[in-house]
Amino acid sequence: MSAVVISGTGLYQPPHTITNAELVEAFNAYVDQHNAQHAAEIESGQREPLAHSSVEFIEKASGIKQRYVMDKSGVLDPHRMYPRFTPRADDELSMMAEIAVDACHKAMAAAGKKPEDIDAVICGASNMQRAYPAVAVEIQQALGIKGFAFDMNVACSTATFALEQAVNAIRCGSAKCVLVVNPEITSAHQEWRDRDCHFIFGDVATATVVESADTATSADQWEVLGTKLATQFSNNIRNNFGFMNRCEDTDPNARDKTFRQEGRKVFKEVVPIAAAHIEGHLGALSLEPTQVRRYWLHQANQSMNQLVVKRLIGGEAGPDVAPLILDEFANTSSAGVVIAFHKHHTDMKSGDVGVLCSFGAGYSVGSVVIRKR
Ligand code: CO8
Repeated sequence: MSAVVISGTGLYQPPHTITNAELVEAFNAYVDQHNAQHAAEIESGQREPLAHSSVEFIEKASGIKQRYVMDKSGVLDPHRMYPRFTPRADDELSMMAEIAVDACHKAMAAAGKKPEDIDAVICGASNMQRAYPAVAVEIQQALGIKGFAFDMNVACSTATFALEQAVNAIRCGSAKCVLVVNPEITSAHQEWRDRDCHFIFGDVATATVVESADTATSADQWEVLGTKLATQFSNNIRNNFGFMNRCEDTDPNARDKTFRQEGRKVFKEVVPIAAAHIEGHLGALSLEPTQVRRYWLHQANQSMNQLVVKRLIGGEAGPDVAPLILDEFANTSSAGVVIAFHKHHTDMKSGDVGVLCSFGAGYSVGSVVIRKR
């Protein structure tokens, strides 16, 4: 059986950035306005006042310094606190497909692929713009690709789960070359009014070309040595938005219809799961964690990544071993591992082994072990 390789990646970066200082200023203005509006209830003890956020907390707790977003003005408007998007007609390219297509063009150029070389598109994200038709099929048409396309969602682990589907499709012969694309418009399902999580997410799109080594012509090829996926149910990261909301006669704007989490619990529970998962996967491939040149980990929290690597290699690891991109991009859900790889791999040498590993809602964890050809 021919080897399967990753032969190119692409990155779409939204036009606007929001720094922590800008974010906190808008959030604190919202809090002041909210507390003034409910002053009587707060005074009588019927309601708790909202508390200010702070740049220092955000940077210390997460490592995030800024995020990219599709719309800035709506998010920073204390009377709104979520993006403002212009609706598009059904015959216009949807926003999610548009940013995906941009990332795909870049990945295809990096891999030296034309639309006719690709026979499958997998679009994975932690939320889809609509129920159907699949966004993947819209992307497929916009790129002029034949074959098949489908959407999938495993929250932050969608990219690694999609990469396994791509690798298996190629190994089984149902495709020769697969485009995996992860357009994440997290700003639309982030709760910008909740101090515990208002700083966490950013928007982005990534794309990855996966193909049989037989057809690969790129100068930058990474053989997939193995993929491993695991899930374990948890309510600690949850969003109840869904197509049955209206039938339940619940408020579509209620707090549970956007992202929420028990961040501390997630941190504590997911670190050991991710470290054990990677160790087990490497062991099955007869590799020791110390033989891995680079870990491109899920980009949710700086300390979380440091702890995962510490458990694996038994000591501190700097950005050369586990690069961080969350300071610039924040948590971009499934796209984070691909951005980390995209930005931090050109210095690696033939034979170097690296691990992409995502972890997040579900819980879900996925690892892809690759070796530079
Ligand atoms: N400013 C100032 N103080 C604050 C703030 C703030 N913004 N927020 C909380 N505090 C206070 C708290 O009130 C608390 O005060 P006290 O001690 O008096 O109670 C104190 O700071 C500490 O709060 P926490 O315990 O919550 O702080 P942590 O140190 O745990 O840090 C983090 C919070 C950063 C959220 C951290 O727990 C974390 O990163 N956890 C891991 C999260 C994670 O990995 N989640 C994965 C989610 S992503 C995913 O799976 C994809 C989902 C789909 C994408 C959705 C897109 C929208």
